[in-house]
Parts: sequence; structure tokens; C-alpha cells
Amino acid sequence: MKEKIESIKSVALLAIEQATTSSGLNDVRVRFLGKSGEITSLMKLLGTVSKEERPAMGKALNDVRVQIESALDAKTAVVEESEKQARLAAEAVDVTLPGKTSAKGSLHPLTLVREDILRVFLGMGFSVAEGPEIESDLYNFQLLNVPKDHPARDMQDTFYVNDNFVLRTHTSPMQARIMTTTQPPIRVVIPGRVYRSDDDASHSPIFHQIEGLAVDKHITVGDLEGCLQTFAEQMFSSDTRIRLRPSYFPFTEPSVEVDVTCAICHGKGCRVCKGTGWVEILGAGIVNPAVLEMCGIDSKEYSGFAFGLGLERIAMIKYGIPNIKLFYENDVRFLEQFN
Ligand code: FA5
Repeated sequence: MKEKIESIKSVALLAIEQATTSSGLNDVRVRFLGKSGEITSLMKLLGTVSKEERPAMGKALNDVRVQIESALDAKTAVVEESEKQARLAAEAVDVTLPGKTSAKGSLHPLTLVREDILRVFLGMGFSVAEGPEIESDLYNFQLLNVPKDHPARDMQDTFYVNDNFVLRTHTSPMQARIMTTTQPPIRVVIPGRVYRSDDDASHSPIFHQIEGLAVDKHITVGDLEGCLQTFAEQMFSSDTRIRLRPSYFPFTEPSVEVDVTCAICHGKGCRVCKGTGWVEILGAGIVNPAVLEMCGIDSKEYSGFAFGLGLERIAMIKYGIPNIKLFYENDVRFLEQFN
């Protein structure tokens, strides 16, 4: 038994010396000191040793157990410390590295320009209304003095939903919706999405307009011009001028197209204004008395002006944007410039 004890001792001490991990050391502890470990098994055999030898064997066995235990404890302390250092090194945080920032969103340029435009008109006493994008033929055309088969329908290439409904081609149907339900005085602006079969660098099949409508006693072209001049100055710059050119819309009489001096070259002539110094921004006019009457407003007592501007057009002029498609591509490199 003496030899057996000595051999277990040297095997155990060698195993402890060779173990490099705390789990390896634990295996050694189980192998020699565990419930069915080699030292424990020898302890159980002590009963078979002669009475005379038993105290010496017991002492020898106990000494070896103590030696193995203390060798295990010492090595475990060393290994655990080096494991701790390795873990700390692996988890180390370099506090000098720049922090992770989350990307910051911003409002779309069309939203920014729409808010700017609405702010100007709110400041002049207008309120804001909105209406449906799928619109009946009645409001989109008929109540605006464009009966079925009228040639003016060709002015706007229309997406028909069916015989009686269209994707609204402009925000003007809201004029009729408001005038059929509200008596003057009326001062309202109506932003919204509109649809036309139209597609090039400055025209999109889906775009945005802002309609304006004022109906009251004694409204004249002078009121329209003053209102739009104030709008142009506040929207672009105080030296911006507007001019009214004769035009035709079935729902206004007289009708005008309104130009502003180019915001890029201030009227000198450049690429954006094609050298003319002027850029067209909207259609407008005095509400046709026939429209007032169809909507239930007495045209002898009341008159009104209306206008419809293209939101994309205003944004393109304000920021010098060459192609309308840039608004819809959602390219962050474009969008973040308006942050
Ligand atoms: C109209 O839509 C009239 N409803 C405007 C109006 C309202 C006149 C009230 C009188 C009284 P027009 O078709 O010209 O008019 O369009 C108005 C503006 O919308 C244009 O000046 C232009 O800026 C913009 N626009 C027209 N078509 C497109 C398109 N396909 N893509 C982008 N903008 C467009």
C-alpha cells in the first residue's frame, strides 16, 4: 500500500503541475479527492491493512491528501488569476474611442417647404384644409366649370379610377368642396398630393400642390396680386418681384400664370430661369362667377381669388434643384443637405 500511496502522490502532483485551466484542475481534484477518487478509495481499503500498519498507513495517506489539496489550492489560485487577467484584457474598453452615435433623421425638403409656405399664409389669416386624393368627377371637373367632354379636360392628363372617379389632377376640387359647404368670408389653403400622367425632369406623375382660396365682398385682382407678392417676398427674399401673365383656367376669369424673379440670379438670368430672370410658380385668377353660383354662393354679392402652386416647383427654385426625381429617390446624400 505504501508504494501505491507514493505512486498516487507523484501522479497527482504531476497532473496538478501540468494542468493549465481551472476546469482541468477541477478534474484532477475529482480524480484524486472526489467521492470515488483514488485517495478516497485507498482510505476505504485501510480496514484491510493489519492493525500494526494501519496508523502509519492512515497517516501517510492523510499526508498525501493534504499535500495534493494544498498543491491544488496553490495552482488553482495562480490559474484563476491568469484567467481573470485574460478575461479583463479581452473585455477591455478603450474609453478614448469615439462613441457610437445613432443617425439623426431630418424633415424631407418638400415637408420643410410646405411648412414654410403654410406659415406665410397662416400669417395672412388663411386656415388650412385637406381633401381626398380619389376625387369624384363632379368636384375635380364639373363644379370647376369643366363639363364632361369639355376640351379643357385635355389640359391635365388624368388617371381615371372609373367613369365617375379620378385620382385628383389638382387641389382645386377642394375649392368646390369648401364653397358648397361654407359661406364667405373664406380664406383657406389646401396642401395635397395630386396625380397626372406626366413625366420628365420637372414633371412627376405624383406631385404636390397648395391651393389657395379667398372669397369675400369686393375681392379684386389687386388682392390676389398683393397676397402673392407678400408670399413671394417671405418665401424667397424681400427683393423678389412677381408678374402676372394672362392665361386660361375654366374655373377662374380672368386667369393668370404668376412668375417670380429667379431666386438664384435675382432676375439677371441663369440656368434655372433659362436666361429669362423669371420662373413660373403657379396658376391663379378671379374665381369664375359661374363656379361661385354652381357652389351656391351669390356671385353678385361675393367675388374671390384662387391660386394653385406646385410644391416641388417652389422647392426646386428655392434650393436650385435641377431634377424633380431627386425628391422621391430617398438618397440620404441628397436629403441630409436639408438638415
Ligand atoms: C392647376 O393645376 C390649377 N388647378 C391651378 C389653379 C388653381 C389655377 C386655382 C387657378 C386657380 P397647372 O396645371 O398649371 O394649374 O398646375 C399648377 C402648378 O403645378 C404648375 O405651375 C406646376 O408648378 C405644378 N405642376 C403641374 N404639373 C406638374 C407635374 N406633373 N409635376 C410637378 N409639378 C407640376
